[in-house]
Amino acid sequence: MNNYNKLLNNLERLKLNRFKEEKLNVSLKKESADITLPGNNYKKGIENPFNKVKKEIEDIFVGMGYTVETGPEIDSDKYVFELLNIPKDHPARDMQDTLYIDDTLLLRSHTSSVQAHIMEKAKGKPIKIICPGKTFRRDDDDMTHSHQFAQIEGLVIDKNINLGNLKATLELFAQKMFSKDSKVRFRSSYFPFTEPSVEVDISCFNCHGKGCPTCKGTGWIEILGAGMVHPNVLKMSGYDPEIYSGYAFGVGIERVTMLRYGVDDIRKFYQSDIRFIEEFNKKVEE
Ligand code: 2U9
Repeated sequence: MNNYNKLLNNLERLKLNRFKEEKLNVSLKKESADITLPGNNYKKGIENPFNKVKKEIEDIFVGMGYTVETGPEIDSDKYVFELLNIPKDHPARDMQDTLYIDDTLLLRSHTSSVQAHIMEKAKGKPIKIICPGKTFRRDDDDMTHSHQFAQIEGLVIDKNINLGNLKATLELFAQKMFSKDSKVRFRSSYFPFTEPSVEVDISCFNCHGKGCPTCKGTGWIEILGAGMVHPNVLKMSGYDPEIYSGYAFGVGIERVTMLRYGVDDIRKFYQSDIRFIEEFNKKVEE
């Protein structure tokens, strides 16, 4: 190649390089990011208060040596009613005997059916369980009633279990859940699966007994149902009531959440209205 051609060649390369450089500058300008700009502001969510309270209740009982058990939401008449001392024509069925899938399968009206399954499987051995889960009943929904709600029920079966054990357990639960100085009181009641049966009130954590709107001026708040497991229930699942005894209790998770967070309407848990959850976001930000 003579000198003239070499010069031409170099000129071509220089032009090409300049062209490449310009192209790079254009794309760098287009793709550049201003790192001093403020970032996108994503809203941080919080856990739904219902789930928070459910976990808190579970933790309290796990801390007392209970295990957490779950079972089917659709179950047979045998586990929802029969094994719980609620035979076919029992009046207690009127309140719950409703959401049937076919002649024997129904949406469970309480989580007691899970306990009936566990008793059957335990084959006469001691039991210490809590059963959280959804329950379904025909109901006219209002501020305090919902056709779907969630329960946590507990069951302890062993030798020498008595009503005093039940009271001490529920008092410790109330103290951990509501207030260090919580007291519980039992009022006599009726459930087909327990005898004796009691309604359980806790002393008002808001006014400590003086009387306020939270406790409707009484100093007490009704919160749980409980009792000693009925001898028929023990017998039907293979426990000798002369040797074994047990206590059981049930609490509505929404009810506890409503009390803890001052929610006035149970339907808010089921209406999927984002403004309800955002109220709790606000409380965290405040
Ligand atoms: C077995 C034996 C006994 C569970 C119990 C209650 C009392 C009770 C209600 C409170 C509020 C349900 O959510 S609520 O409406 N529960 O009053 N539940 S004793 O008794 C059992 C369960 C299983 C085998």
